[in-house]
Amino acid sequence: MTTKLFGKDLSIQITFVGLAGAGKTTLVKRLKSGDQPLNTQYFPTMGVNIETIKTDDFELIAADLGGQKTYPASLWEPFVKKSHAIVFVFDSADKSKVEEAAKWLKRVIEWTHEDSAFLFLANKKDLPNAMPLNKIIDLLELSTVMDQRPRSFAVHMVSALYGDGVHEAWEWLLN
Ligand code: G3D
Ligand code: MG
Repeated sequence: MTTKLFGKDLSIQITFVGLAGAGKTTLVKRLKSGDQPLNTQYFPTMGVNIETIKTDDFELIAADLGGQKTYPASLWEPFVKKSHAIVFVFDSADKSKVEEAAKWLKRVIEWTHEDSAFLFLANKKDLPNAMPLNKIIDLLELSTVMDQRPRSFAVHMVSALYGDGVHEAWEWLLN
């Protein structure tokens, strides 16, 4: 899938963000199609964990937010701004990180271009201590965003590890 800009084919850039451990790497690995040759790069630049995976159609970027106290939030802004779609991955089973995730989510939503798709994934739904989706929506105040961006914002509960819900979420994003 490509978009044309001045007659040039550009691949679709999708950026996965979320706190470390939320499940971004697991998800990106699950999404890349089986036999397609992949050009995977890992560049822990200046201590920042960013992975990129290029396929013929997509450039997938996964970046860990938070954790690096010395780096300003604005470091991530350019990644988010130029993406065609943003996927925010949240660990549904980690209650201790709800506040930090909520703080980053607000920032990322602010940075996201209004024409870009925004997918919130409540990951790890397979875990017995995963919070129910309605509780997550409440805690992260997602209803407000859903009201503001009814067409370009979606919330899905998934298991990146086992694949539950991933296909449906991905289909939404590609449409
Ligand atoms: P990150 O890239 O966002 O930092 P990872 O997160 O993809 O590296 O995942 C962090 C840990 O969470 C990994 O466990 C991974 O297997 C696990 N994980 C990711 N998605 C799911 C899920 O849907 N369900 C469950 N149960 N676990 C998940 P390890 O043990 O390798 O650190
Ligand atoms: Mg990772």
